[in-house]
Amino acid sequence: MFCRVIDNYGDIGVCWRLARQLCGEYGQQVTLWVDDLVAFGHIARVVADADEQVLEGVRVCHWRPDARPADTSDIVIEAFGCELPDSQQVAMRTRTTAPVWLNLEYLSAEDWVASCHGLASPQGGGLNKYFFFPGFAAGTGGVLAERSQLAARATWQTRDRTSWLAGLGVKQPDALTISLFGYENDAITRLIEQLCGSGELINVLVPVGRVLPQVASAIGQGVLTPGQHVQRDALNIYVVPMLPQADYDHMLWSSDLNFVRGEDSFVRAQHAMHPFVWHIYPQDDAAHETKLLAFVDQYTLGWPEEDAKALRAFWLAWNRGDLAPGQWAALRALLPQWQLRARAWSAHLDSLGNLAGNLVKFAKTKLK
Ligand code: TRH
Repeated sequence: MFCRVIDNYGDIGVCWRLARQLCGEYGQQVTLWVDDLVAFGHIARVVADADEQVLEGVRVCHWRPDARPADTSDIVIEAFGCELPDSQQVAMRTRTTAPVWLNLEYLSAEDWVASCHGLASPQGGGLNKYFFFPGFAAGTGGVLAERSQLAARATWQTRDRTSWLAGLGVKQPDALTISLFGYENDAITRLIEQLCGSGELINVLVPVGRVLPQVASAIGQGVLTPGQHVQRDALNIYVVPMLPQADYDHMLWSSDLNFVRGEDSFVRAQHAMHPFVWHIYPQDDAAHETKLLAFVDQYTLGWPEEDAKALRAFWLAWNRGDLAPGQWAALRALLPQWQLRARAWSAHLDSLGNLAGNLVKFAKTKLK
């Protein structure tokens, strides 16, 4: 598997999760080539600065500019069109039987995805590159979901939430709890104002990162650092250090509402079976809004029209960086019913099969 980190943690986040699962749950021997061990270190903690190392059974190789990978595996996954190096392509062409070359695409809920999933693009020399599209509908590759994590989620109890939050220093774990992960967003000030103005006892867990400076300025605090707790009226803000991926799931499971972003945390929030707000990765030509709305349409299918409208309005406002007065109150009112619907959505995702399993199944049909 080849992964180039474009920015942030999503590229390696998705690849690391998939690599671990293919190895741990599908018995595959996996080599992960990644060009940025520093970004990787943020989500996996133990990543040595080495050309090669084994992590949780996965052989991890540093894809330096001067590296010449030439793996002769049965399956080669090019993540997010990262372009396989020439040395690797030569190795694939000279193999006696052609390997299965998959381009793992970005996740999207748009209608065209199912019709493009699995299509082959001839690459010469008897090689085909297959487009493997994750998705939310039948006929797509589904989304990542480790069986082990789903099982752990199913047994997560209120007492687990209480002790996990207590471990972070949260003083009132029974209060409405929100996790706030996202990109820089001018709507943060409005959100904090509206949360404070609601008078409700609320915990906000803020992972260190891109939103933190705006949270700090919204509460009139110079800087915020991991481990810090600040109270404003009934609002309690806790700054959380960057957690390993598995522990980040605990944060999502322990919160009543999760603000997430990008691709991987967006999917994890859906498995967490709680309401969530998605800050989609912004694109210059506003193409992301089409993707955002495509997901909203699928996600709210069958919801009462008023509820779907309120969710759509909040998500759009959040992504445009501008919350109108009363929007928090409207979203808050949705939470109890939404909670039940979030469970049903997660069951729908399960019914599609998980991405790693679907990928193995697909590859087996192409292996000659
Ligand atoms: O970090 P992201 O914004 O990632 C990406 C990239 O920008 C990428 O280029 C883009 O293509 C893609 O989004 C759509 O958001 P994402 O995908 O949610 O990845 C964050 C990862 O960080 C995810 O695997 C969860 C992990 N994480 C932790 O492991 N611990 C933490 O404490 C937190 C907050 C996140």
